[in-house]
Amino acid sequence: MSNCIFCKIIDKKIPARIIYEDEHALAFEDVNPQAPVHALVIPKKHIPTIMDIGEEDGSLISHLITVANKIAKNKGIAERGFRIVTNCNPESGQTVYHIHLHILGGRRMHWPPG
Ligand code: DGP
Repeated sequence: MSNCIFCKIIDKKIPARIIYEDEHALAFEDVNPQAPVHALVIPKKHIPTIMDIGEEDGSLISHLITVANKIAKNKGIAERGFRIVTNCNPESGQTVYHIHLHILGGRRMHWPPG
């Protein structure tokens, strides 16, 4: 999608610190980290919100989780613990309308989340 910032990162039209890429997914460091480890995993397919995920996207979504797990392992937070967050629509705080998994770790996470 031409006006989507994450599609522009996928197309390498704007820079990002990319830490993983394959045919269907991309992961990069969040520009505004909220924890010592804060990466984003996105599908290359433009899906605006998790409400727009269809039955046909099942294997893609499970792939994103697999990629997130690999990143957690590579970043050394898999055993300590980490959090995967997906915001959906304005009240959750979603600001980029291309689905993404936040991978947060490297510090104690709080509950309930803010
Ligand atoms: P959310 O608020 O859940 O939609 O999260 C969007 C995240 O995307 C937020 O943590 C900041 C990050 N972000 C926004 N624009 C850019 C960008 O251009 N580059 C990178 N690396 N991250 C971005």
